[in-house]
Amino acid sequence: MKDTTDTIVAPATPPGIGGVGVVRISGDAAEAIARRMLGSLPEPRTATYRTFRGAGGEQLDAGLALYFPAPASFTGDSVLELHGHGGPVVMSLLVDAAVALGARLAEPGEFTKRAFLNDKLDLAQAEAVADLIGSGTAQAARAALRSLSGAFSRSVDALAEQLVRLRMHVEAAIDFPEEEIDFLSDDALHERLRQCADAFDELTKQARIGRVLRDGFRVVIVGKPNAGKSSLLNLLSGEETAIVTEVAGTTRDVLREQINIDGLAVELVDTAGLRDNPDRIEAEGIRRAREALTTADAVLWIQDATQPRETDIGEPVPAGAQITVVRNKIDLTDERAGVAAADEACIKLSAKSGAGISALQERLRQLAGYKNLGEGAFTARKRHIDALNRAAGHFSAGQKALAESRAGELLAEELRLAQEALGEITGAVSSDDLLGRIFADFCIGK
Ligand SMILES: Nc1nc2c(ncn2[C@@H]2O[C@H](COP(=O)(O)OP(=O)(O)O)[C@@H](O)[C@H]2O)c(=O)[nH]1
Ligand SMILES: [Mg+2]
Repeated sequence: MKDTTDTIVAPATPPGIGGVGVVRISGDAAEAIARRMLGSLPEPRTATYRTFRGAGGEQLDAGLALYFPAPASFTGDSVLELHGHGGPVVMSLLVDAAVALGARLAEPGEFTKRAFLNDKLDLAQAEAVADLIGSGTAQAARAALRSLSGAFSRSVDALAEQLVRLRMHVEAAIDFPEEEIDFLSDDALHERLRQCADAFDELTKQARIGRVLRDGFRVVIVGKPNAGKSSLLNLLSGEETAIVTEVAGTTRDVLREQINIDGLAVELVDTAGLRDNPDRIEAEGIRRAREALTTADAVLWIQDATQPRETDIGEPVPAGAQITVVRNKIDLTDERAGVAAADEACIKLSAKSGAGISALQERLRQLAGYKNLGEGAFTARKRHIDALNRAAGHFSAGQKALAESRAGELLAEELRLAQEALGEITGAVSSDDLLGRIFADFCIGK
């Protein structure tokens, strides 16, 4: 399907001034536009020095021209690149000339969208183009490049393929009702189900790490007023970002600080203490604290170690965000700093003296999956994780249907739905609405 017959144009380099600026033209008219603007068609894929001319033959600029005949181009269309002098006026003269010769201005992300529509990239790869360009750390860039080269998509496709084989097995069983029971209880089927379940777990784990690489890891600090939340933020970030006083209710807003743990971007979020009967400003702070909590990847629940241990955080915490209890102010209690005996999710420290802080840093590293951040890491987005979770949900529902009622038909249907959810990741299943949302986030020229 090539539904990209019209021709689009946009600068591919960022607006502003640079030594070189590139205008990219993609579509069926690229060839004719090249002949008019350059006098003749350059040799395909060969940098050729040419004068760039406007629709009336007037000279606009001179530079390198590159022509990629369809389908061997980034977008899959015929593409012309004009490498001119990098100034906004020159760029707009070149764009205007292309428009006068039949192109139209490209929408945000439209070049990459064409690459997707023309089967040059799948959807996860197209998203990786934006993630690579937007990456905030060298690790994130490497991971995005791996997604772009298809590492994530291949894992998703392999899992989808496993589901297909499983479905074929189950559907064959349904087609032979007299043998259905045997089919559905045979060891091969159970072995395949187990393998699929493992593959779901593994991919979900990797995708979570991939999401953290792309978006950073958000750690939200909550607890009662005066527990030492702001002191801890300051200690971890090495900055006096938050005001610390002995007055309960000092922090009334949400404070954010970026720290970098071994190349992983961690965002620390300090919040107003959660308590009853606050004044109006503090109440707004508490509302914001609750809101911040809904976006947490991990929660640090700070408690004053001179007070009895609290057992109920009293707030909804997102699924998958682990809670670490931090017993602070051990300089006042003479407890030993570090991981509490028999409870790795409880760390004793003093935000005042710094004792025990390395145990907390190690815990954060662990929670963020840093240990698993091997060479194979790829980037992923929340959209991918949502689809993966939905697919895993259908898969478990199917397993349950089989275990509880030997319902082969239900299992087959859930497997189909799981496969469909996986297909949304790579775009094997997609809607205009989904594509619109994804590519609207890109810049013009990408
Ligand atoms: N002795 C001691 N005092 C602390 C410690 N951490 C914080 N404090 C004190 O506890 C009070 C409240 O601290 P703050 O960080 O503002 O708590 P928040 O309300 O939870 O943000 C301040 O007077 C801090 O100096 C600690 O580890 N030891
Ligand atoms: Mg505070």
